[in-house]
Amino acid sequence: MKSIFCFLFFVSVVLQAQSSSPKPFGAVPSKQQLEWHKMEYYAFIHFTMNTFTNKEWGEGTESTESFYPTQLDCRQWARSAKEAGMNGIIITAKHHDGFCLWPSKYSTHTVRESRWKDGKGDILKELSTACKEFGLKFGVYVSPWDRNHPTYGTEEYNNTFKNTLTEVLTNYGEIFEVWFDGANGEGPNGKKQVYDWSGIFNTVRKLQPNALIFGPVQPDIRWVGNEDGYANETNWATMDKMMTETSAGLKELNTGKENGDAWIPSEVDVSIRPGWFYHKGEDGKVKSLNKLVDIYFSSVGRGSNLLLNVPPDRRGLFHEDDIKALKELRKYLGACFKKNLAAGAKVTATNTRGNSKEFSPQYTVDKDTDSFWSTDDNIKSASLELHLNNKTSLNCIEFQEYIALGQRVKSFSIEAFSDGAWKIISKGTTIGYKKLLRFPLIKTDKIRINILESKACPVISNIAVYKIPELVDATEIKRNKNGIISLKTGSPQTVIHYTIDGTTPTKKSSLYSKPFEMKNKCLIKAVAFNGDYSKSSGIVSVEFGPCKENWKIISADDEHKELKAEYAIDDDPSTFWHTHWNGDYIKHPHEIVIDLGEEFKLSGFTYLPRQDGNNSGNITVYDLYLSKDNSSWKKVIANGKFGNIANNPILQIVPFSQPELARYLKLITAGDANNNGWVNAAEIGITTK
Ligand code: FUL
Repeated sequence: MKSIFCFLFFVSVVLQAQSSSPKPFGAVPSKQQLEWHKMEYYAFIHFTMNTFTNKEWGEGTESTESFYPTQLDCRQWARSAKEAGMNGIIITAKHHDGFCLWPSKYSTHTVRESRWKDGKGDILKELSTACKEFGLKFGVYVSPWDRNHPTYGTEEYNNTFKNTLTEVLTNYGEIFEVWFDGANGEGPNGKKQVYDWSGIFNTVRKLQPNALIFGPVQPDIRWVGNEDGYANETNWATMDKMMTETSAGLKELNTGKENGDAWIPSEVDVSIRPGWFYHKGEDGKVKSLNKLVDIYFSSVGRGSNLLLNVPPDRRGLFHEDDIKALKELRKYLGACFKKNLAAGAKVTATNTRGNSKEFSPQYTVDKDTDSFWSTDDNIKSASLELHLNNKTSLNCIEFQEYIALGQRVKSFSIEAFSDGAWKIISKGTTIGYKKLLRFPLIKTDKIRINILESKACPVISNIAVYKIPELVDATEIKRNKNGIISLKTGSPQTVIHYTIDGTTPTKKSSLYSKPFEMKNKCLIKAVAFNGDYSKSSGIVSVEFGPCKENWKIISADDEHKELKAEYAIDDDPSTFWHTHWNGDYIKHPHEIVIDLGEEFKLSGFTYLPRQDGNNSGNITVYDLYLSKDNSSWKKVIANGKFGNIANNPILQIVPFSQPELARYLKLITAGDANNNGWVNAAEIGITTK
């Protein structure tokens, strides 16, 4: 009798234990981080002196007279962000050039010293008010690196910076995120700053206890390791608490650290245009819908938040093309997630925690993301089966882990029952806050989700299934060294129409059938349609300078035998010239001399660094010379600089102050992205009027 009683007591203890909620596993998010995850998508605004001087990195010496937006309207920014489905705005209150968008008491390089509103304006005030009006959260980017402030590089600057921050964090209401940029170069006196990070963090914590800090040292939110818009498919929200961007490295920033001891999720920052600041020359280069959708699925769809930059132009307005792109994206995403085909599905599981209703698999398809399905503690792989109401076509699945209890899942697969058999339709690694998966359309009424490996019992709060509209592939426009243009898309079913006169291509424009010749400077615009013309891709446009058919390399020092200088003038961005980087390699200056084959009236030159994802050898400092005869040379640009070329290796277009007649071009380098001494070039080109 006694032993039966003991046994029953034991069983009831076990059952009780198993039907209590799973214990948190590993690092878990703070309350503020949980709220932040829910924001998913918000705007970055890069606006400062650079907008007016056509730079990416200002030097801090620009005249405040240059800053003069003629129609600045923060309500237009906020309205556009709201209509785009965004949940907040982070603005560059101060970029590396030190120019303050508010009249800071601690600087003489601010809107107060500009002509805008006779020096009486305050952009932070206008924008924070507009954000309130449109129901958006407000955040600030405040660059620690300051190329203007006279105290930069001395201990005193740490106080200056904290004072500056105090102004920004006290006068503009609630701030959700404070963005400290990792870029740290020299200031006006040639010195780099040693930052008092703990003092800086204390200032933020004291003044805005709910704000999260993005930054290079022990942050609340980490950089994702690139400025291209992509989190890794494997994305842990955990990192080591003591991390810095340098100690972690780009790969770990991108994937997170599986067993990291702190919750430090990634944020994907990317610009809607090639540069972070507005440049008129990039008006035709707003990212296509296809690209923006890819970015969304690779950021929000991989458990990161998406911070999409929209740079106001010189009027002080979001450009019409950017607004159009934002609206198209919003419309597309709206159509994607309008109807959850798993709503009302019946869900079964191979194991349910304590067999309790409290953790029923049914909770994965209710609307509440705070209820979840989980398994017994010792069960680390399990399957869920969704029985849909009808046989239906679908091509996208969304999952969420209940991250308040930590991130657990390491790998999963998805099967659909179709034509009498189970077929694997997708697989992946981590889930985290959210995972979105796209796959080819399949008709089914049964889906099985297999959690293959989990670090602790899985805790899944949400599963949704969608049929998302298919997108027509955008066109890739290429020209080879002989001036032959070719257009293609990833799918043979599409048809491409194009223009060469700058007009918008429609289905009435020339139909592309085979490569064609365009040796001179030209602008090609293309649009692709699906077979029955019911859908079209976004418009893609590419501008080419004169073709490089007759160009020759006269000389290039320390040329690598495989990565030849010839690759810098082959009009193929995927190949590149590189000087030696091992053995007795030579350091700067490196010199490359190019014969353009004939004399041109040049309005500028272009440099494209290597495009293979590695930034080693990207040129940062150079002199440029021109010549008519390859013997007497004119220095056209002295000590030229390419800003932000390590993290954002886009085409650099450098205009000359006046047109120059020349046949020979000589580039002499003096610096590279990582101070290694070697250099690369995917392409060197020219611009003509
Ligand atoms: C980088 C900066 O150097 C760029 O100019 C830009 O602000 C980007 C968001 O971060 O580190």
